[in-house]
Amino acid sequence: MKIAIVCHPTHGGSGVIASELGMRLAKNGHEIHFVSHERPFRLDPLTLGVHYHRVNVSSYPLFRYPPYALALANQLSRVIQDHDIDIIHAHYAIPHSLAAILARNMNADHGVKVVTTLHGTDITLVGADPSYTDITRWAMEESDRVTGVSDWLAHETHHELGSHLQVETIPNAVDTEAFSASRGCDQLRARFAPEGELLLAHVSNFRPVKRTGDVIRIFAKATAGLSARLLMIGDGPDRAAAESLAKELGVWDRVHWLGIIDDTAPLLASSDLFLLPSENESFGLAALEAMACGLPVIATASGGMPEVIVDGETGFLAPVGDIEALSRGARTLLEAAERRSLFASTGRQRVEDQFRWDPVISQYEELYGQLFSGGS
Ligand code: GMT
Repeated sequence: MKIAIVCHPTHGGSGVIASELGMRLAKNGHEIHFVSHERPFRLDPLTLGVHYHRVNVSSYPLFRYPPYALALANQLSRVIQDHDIDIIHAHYAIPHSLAAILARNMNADHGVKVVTTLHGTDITLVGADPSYTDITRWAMEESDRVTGVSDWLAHETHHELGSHLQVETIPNAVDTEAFSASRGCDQLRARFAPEGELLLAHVSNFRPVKRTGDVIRIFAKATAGLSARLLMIGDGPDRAAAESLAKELGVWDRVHWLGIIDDTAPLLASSDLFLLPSENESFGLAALEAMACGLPVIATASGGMPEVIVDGETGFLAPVGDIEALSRGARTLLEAAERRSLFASTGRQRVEDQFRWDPVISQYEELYGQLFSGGS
């Protein structure tokens, strides 16, 4: 099939999933066209069968807010015409799904279908914002198929937008070769844990939903009196506040602020424990990648995370903001190397059993097929 994929190109789970999906579909013989304002960071441009079309957003003095959605729809329309596209797969509702629907309707004679995959904040933050609720609901109604990355997100979509919407769960997956304990390296440990310290890690975009301050609080509490360091991977609006907090709590000299890193696997695989105390995660791809690298995860029992992390087996889950319980879970694992490695191997096994790409690709291919066999 000829599939156009629309996604956020910047660091974030939805762009990662869209890129991995597209490259794997191309390997299965599909012709894949990525359409975005930048090449997605996880997309290998040399993958055979993958094409990238840049969206140009012209800026005019009259446009206080340059209309990206319209430029995207225009570019999608061109790609439909030039490459005879069968399906537009939009990752993230607004504006991607909407632009896809517009492009489909502009080319009604082509019979293009629109699949929307919801990733979380497109419903919980954007869709829940009254400025976008009605148009998000309409985009879901107008999509030919809608998928969500967890059962929780499907349920939440019904709650926010209406139970009439059909949302099929297709979970996220991880590249189990790229994310594996074998990517760990002595040089990284020597650099970040020179005295053989325990190494904790956190990866996010440091937005309020990630509760970056709680990462620092948990680290400070859980490692009091222990020899441990923390890798803060990523960047975003809450970084400055988290840095101040680290100073206030006296852990500043034990935290490495690494900024945005494309390939996080070597750092994860060189660490001992992963922290993700988010307000909400529809899925928690960062936690899944950490589990694949052999890290137990300390996370909040929020959103779809309980579908990924098994409390007491692959990590510990606790209520949002419960620093005491989250720190207790972390401390338990930091102090017990054997239990930590049991959690690590159980986590890795769970990833291999439940979150490999092959079955997920088959689910998407089946869904695409249904669109052209009267099953939509
Ligand atoms: O978490 C973010 O801020 C990024 C966001 C995105 O759209 O890239 O992540 C969402 O999609 C990921 C991939 O499906 C999920 O693993 C994340 O849990 C989800 N984030 C939230 O729900 C906050």
